Amino acid sequence: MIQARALNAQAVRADFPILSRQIHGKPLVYLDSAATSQKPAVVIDAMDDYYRRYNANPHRGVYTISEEATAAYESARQRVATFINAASPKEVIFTRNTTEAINLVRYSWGRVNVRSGDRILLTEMEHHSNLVPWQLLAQEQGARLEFLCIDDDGLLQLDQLERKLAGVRLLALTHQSNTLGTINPIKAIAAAARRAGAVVLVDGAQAVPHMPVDVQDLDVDFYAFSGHKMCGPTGIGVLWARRALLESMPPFLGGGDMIKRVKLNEATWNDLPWKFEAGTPSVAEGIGLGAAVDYLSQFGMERVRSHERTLVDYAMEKLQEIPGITLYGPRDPEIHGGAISFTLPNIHPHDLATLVDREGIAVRAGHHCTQPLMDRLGVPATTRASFYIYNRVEEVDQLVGGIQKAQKVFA
Ligand code: C6P
Repeated sequence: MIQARALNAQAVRADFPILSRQIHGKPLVYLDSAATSQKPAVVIDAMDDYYRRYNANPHRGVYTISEEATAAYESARQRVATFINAASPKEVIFTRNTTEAINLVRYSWGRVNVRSGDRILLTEMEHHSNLVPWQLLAQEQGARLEFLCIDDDGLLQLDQLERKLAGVRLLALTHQSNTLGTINPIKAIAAAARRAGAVVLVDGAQAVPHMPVDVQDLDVDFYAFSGHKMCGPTGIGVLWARRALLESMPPFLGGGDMIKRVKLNEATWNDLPWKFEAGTPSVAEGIGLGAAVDYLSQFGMERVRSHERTLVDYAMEKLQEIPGITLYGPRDPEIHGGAISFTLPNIHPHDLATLVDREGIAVRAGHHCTQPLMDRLGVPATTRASFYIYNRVEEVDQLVGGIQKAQKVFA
């Protein structure tokens, strides 16, 4: 039973050992959680405990520590399933990350179901991980890619949706843009896609860490996310999919653990979810993700979202006061998740990120793996500040101070 806990960012910080570090003699101000979140001690300890006390290959041994490893790994799967309200843990496939989860769908579902002349609908705000796999599939199968455009506020032009969905085989889109912060209305979009007969894949890399996600309520077909952006370790991600779809799909990778019976020239497949998990899994990482889910669950994802909404609202107000700044993405904090992109005249984002690093502030500069979106915005790069449960409004003020200092250097 997880005890409910208030989300007090100051108190939360004590859970994250890295946040006591000094960078260039200043306290670390970590504003790059969209790239990867920091890890609380409970996650680090859970992984350490596995390696120290019951490191063994799961699903194979009948001896005690292998059974303990299996139980811990499968219990993590159960907790992840509960966290996203999956109907069953059998629908939760562990992958390396979001990118691998999407590629699993590309190979396993895409090669069988997407045919020459079929259309795949994406959006202009997709991360390369939800674009390049579909480019490759389209080239391979002779399918065509189409795109939902965004408006100048960074919102999808949903008035185009019904028209663009006609005859579409797959709609693949992000729940929350890593660059613009835009939160897309997935439930309504998925309903429209279902009416048009399209299968829906959602890239939830920036959503599951930051807001309540209920895959049954969203009524989508595939949902992908990464452990490392939600207080968990790198090397573990999730593909959730409807059970019937997973049952109908051929395996992704072949090897140990994904089989039921192997003969010299043929094999039959293991039950779900193991049919899609070939080879020794990332056991410590799975256990770490389970601990991360427990950690986030004490706050409840409504509180996580509400904390970030407050930070974004405050940050947009303060950043807007900086002369010459351009902010990207929606102004309404209700539909703007915890990532804000901006540019300044005469300072390249990389120079800005380097200068604020001297103040201990970590922000990301670049194209954020969304080059087509950069083309749409007409810039080569932006600076991005992204927030999480451990960030405080004081850090927004420090960022603004750091930017003003950098502007003086370039004046
Ligand atoms: N975005 C960022 O700084 P992986 O690398 O597989 O864990 O996640 C890929 C990915 C997919 N979709 C979205 C919306 C994402 O934001 C990311 C990762 C990081 O924005 C690293 S580029």
